[in-house]
Amino acid sequence: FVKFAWEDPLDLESLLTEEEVAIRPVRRTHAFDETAIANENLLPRVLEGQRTENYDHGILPEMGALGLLGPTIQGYGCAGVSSVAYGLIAREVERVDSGYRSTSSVQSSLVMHPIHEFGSDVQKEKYLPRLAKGELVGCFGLTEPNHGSDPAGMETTAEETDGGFVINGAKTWITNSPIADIFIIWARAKWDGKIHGFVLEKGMEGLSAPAIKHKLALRCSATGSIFMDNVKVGHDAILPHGSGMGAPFSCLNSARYGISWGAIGALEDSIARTRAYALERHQFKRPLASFQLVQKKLVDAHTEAALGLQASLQVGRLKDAGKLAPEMISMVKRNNCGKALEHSRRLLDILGGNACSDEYHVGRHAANLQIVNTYEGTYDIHTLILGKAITDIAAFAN
Ligand code: TGC
Ligand code: FAD
Repeated sequence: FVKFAWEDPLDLESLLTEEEVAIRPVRRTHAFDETAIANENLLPRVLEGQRTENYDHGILPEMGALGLLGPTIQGYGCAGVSSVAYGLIAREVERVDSGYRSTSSVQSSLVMHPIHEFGSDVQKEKYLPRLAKGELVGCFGLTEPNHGSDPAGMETTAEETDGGFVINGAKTWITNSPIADIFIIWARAKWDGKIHGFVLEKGMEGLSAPAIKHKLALRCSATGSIFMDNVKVGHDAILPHGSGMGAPFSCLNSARYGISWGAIGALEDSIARTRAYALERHQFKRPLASFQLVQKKLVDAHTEAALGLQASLQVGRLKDAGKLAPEMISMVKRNNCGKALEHSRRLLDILGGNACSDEYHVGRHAANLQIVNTYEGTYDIHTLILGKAITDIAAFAN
């Protein structure tokens, strides 16, 4: 037998390629590894970001310099690594904060991916290298005030005119919108009734993106609305190689997959922190870690984290092998986010009154995970997607 290593209980490390270990911004998975790039660069900023709700403009360029943006894309200055490597990046970043992962995964999966997948060569050359460096920030506008879980009902329209298109509508709860240079906007075309994607640029007449402030979660990432009042764009603004709901959903596949890793990163950090606290803190003349009820909370969380990572690893391998069904992603997004939320809340008990302090970090993770469990398809929507796959009956449809 080998000795059980609580930091990597099912030896995930042994299942990674050399390249995956190399790109991961930490040498070995350990929440308190001081050499971890995420811990060195992001952790010192997190309390300031949490308290002030100010987005730190240095973060995306720093991630870009490390090759962490659009990492699965080949060319355009991107790293061209595996989906598992992408998941590992999300996990390490979200160990620090779900908001930092949000900012970067929107850039990679919801902005660079659709340009790479559905854009023209000109659009790819124009935007991808600068997005990869973090010089440009992007956002993805699908959700609307009246359409969240049912984006196909969207009211945003695109009308063709002589010189291009006119876009009208509103999007809400959009990560990065207040700081974005480019906006991937999904709109229903008046000419064919289908959903099409458009690339809008900051400063266009009729386009505004006010911030949504005083959030209870994801305070380290910028969130806002997008208002489009007769925004005129040229013919070159449409993403020419994708239409229908399948186009935005393909972006969601990539982002949801990354989130399945990221949510477990936040749970792992919660485990490491509460474990350390339980060993240090004494009550009844014994460390908290010696009480069976405390151990059970740690063991339950630790087991779900380990199993969740194995499942995401398998989905990542199948994705890269071209053997992916989108429902596999729903399974790991739903389960990992749900487990991370449930167990981060239970772990908070171990901190006692200190759960109330942001300096203990776990409360911030739990608050963030409530929303991570909601965006990119709520827990219940993924239940229905899987229910449809199992029974062949769509419970969400009319
Ligand atoms: P349905 O009729 O089933 O499908 C419509 C068309 O889309 C295709 N499709 C997919 N294609 C690729 N991948 C997938 N996962 C797909 N799911 C569906 C499907 O084949 C069909 O194509 P076609 O050619 O036959 O037309 O879909 P529906 O309109 O009834 O939708 C139902 C449902 C529940 C699946 C869907 O609406 C849904 O997933 N709702 C959740 C919405 C959501 O996830 N929004 C996310 C917004 S972005 C965000 O939250 C970013 S947060 C980022 C951060 O900060 O990290
Ligand atoms: P609703 O759709 O109104 O759902 C409310 C409740 O009803 C949920 O519990 C849901 O599960 C349930 N429900 C809905 N339909 C059914 C049904 N058929 N059966 C059973 N239950 C149902 N969107 C973007 O496009 N881009 C972004 O970058 C983005 N970033 C976000 C960042 C943050 C911080 C937040 C909070 C949200 C973000 N979103 C973004 C929006 C997010 O995707 C939506 O909030 C999410 O899809 C849920 O939509 P909704 O809020 O309209 O809730």
